[in-house]
Amino acid sequence: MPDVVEFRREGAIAVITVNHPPVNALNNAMRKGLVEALDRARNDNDIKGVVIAAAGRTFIAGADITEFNQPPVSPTTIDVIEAIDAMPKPVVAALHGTPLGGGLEVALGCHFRVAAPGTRLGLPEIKLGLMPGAGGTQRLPRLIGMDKAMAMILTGEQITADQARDSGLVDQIVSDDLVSSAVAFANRVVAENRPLIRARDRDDKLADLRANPAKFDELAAPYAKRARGLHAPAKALEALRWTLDVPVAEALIRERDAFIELKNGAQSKAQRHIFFAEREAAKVSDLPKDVKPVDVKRAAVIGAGTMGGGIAMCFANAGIPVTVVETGADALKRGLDLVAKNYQASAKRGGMSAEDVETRIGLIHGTIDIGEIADTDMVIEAVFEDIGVKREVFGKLDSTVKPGAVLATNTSYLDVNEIAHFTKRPQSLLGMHFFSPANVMRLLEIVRGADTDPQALATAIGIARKIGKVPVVVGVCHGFVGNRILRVRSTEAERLLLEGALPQDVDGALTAFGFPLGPFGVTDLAGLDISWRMRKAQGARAEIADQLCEMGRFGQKTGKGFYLYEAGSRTPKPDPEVEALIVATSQRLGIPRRALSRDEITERLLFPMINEGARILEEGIAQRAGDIDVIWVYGYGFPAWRGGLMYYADQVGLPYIRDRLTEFAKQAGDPKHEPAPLLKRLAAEGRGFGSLGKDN
Ligand code: 3H9
Repeated sequence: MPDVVEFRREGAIAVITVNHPPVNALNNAMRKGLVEALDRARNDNDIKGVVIAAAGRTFIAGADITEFNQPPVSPTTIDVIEAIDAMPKPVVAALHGTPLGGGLEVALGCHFRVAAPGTRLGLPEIKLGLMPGAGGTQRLPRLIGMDKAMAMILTGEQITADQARDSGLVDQIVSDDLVSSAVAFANRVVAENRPLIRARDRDDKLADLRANPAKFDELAAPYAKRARGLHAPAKALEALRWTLDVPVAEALIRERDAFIELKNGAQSKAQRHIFFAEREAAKVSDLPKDVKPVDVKRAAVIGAGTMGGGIAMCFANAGIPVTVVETGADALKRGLDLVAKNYQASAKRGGMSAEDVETRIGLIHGTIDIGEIADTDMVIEAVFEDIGVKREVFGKLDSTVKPGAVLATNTSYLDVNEIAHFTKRPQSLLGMHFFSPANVMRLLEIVRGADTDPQALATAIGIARKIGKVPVVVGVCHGFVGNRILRVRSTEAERLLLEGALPQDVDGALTAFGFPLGPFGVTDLAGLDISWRMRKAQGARAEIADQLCEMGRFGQKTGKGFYLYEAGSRTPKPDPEVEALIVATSQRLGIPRRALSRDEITERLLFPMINEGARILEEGIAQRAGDIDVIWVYGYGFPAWRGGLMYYADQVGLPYIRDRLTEFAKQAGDPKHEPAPLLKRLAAEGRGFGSLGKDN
């Protein structure tokens, strides 16, 4: 038997323990070991019951995703569950950590489930463009009812051990030693001669729905609506429906086929790429393994504006006390009131208990005395984007905060290396670029300065994960990775307006591509005045946007921007006044207007962004193509099912992108569009960005 599965006896109970760190992903060897161990338990007459448990930090956290690009190898997860099904003795799953996906499906195949407190259970396949493929869609609704099962499968979110017990997914929560308690549970079942009812054979929780199948469509409607262009949710809903009218044996076969179809499809491959890219992005090749991050027991945020307040919430949400520093009592009060309002809104939506709100607000302390943060372990500056203001803030921090503390700037554009030298400890300084709203958006660009030392970098990465962010380490340049590429898109979007498109054409192309909003919709939401102010500071101009600003059209907040908004509505309406302004501007600049197809618009927007991504890679600002993918998926709404900007480029094919960019450069007379040397080289070599390793 392979080492990943251990078999031992505790009296009349066989304890089968899987052991495959770090997360006990269910791989070929483990499945083989489990089937062998289950056969052994079945054939041994002295064994009266079985416990399946896991060593290490979690019960099986799902099928091993690294095996998904290879052909399936027997025995499959379904074979493991069939071995349990065939067992005439009670099988008890002992759950801890995060039993997820195929792991939870193995547990669903068992007759009973006990869990340690703190266990979190889920079927997250949907997040990988998949659906459960080993019985989850058939067994879970039978155990906990359709509405709860649908929520778990369609959102992929985890539930707590208490929720699992209350819904019938878990039979008992045990606070003593998990495996001993599971063995005791199995012994009790044997002694009481309890019937062994398999989840697949239960029907009571579906009886109402069977009598009224129209209710199923009602339950499914909101999920179907949200699925926009995704294959997995539709398939998962179809499979859930089979519980009502297809015999379970047949439904299990269909489920397996649907899973394989999704697994082999482009959407899931792209989402799996993002899963691994996300984990890679936090790794820095030259960071010494033995570096010890600072233990952040207390944090501080400078500035109680929207950004500062949001950042403070991130720390409080993770249970870390945080001090917010402002210059005046009024601004401080406004900021803290907004934080409290945000928390109360969460509580109202049902996302948080009143007690949670109180605890979190209690962790945020406000002050106008910077001296109060002398003893803090990490400070994040979130003040006005002005180098003079930053100089003043960091000068004060340098003379106040204890040595060794990590000093971070939340600047979006300014030079982190310059800011580092406003202090006498540039090695402790780096950028932590949060995205707005900071308490919601998961992306965090960690900007490594020329002098940033390994300890500061490791601390920022560690704390980012602790506060639930997706950290990506990037280098210093104007706009770092995300905003530098965004700027290219904004310039292109404006050019398209001048050449013949209207805002709704440009936005329509990108929403059809899968973005939740197009560039002009985003600008209207964020406010046109923000980038206007920045352009003015840099002496730059955007023909259309600047004129709109001069007319006081700042976006949704003024009811007018690139679009028109009716009072109280966020729905953009094309505005004839804007169209007239665009047409007149084209005329004034002597640019002939022509019809642009949706495909042309999409390519004109995305290919220059890919080109900029290639330059960013060449300059070493991003460590790998996958990092750019993660940044655009988590920070800018690039559809995850397309795998991110550079992954998408590889799917299109670099020779085609190179040729189109060459044409764009010719048409626009703009050498910026000339394909970047890296893009040209990879295209000539028949390679993609994903093939780039450490040395090439
Ligand atoms: C499935 O089960 C299909 C079935 O329905 C049908 C079967 C027929 N496979 O995230 P972390 C690696 S689909 C392979 O940093 P955490 C991960 O890459 C699957 N590797 O830790 C990382 O590697 P490295 C359904 C995996 O504590 C390391 O483990 N299950 C897998 O922050 C540590 O991961 C899921 O979708 C895997 N399944 O979070 C669960 N999972 O160190 C996916 C992790 O080299 N996993 N790795 O970078 C998770 O959500 C989180 O990893 C988990 C731990 C919550 C478990």
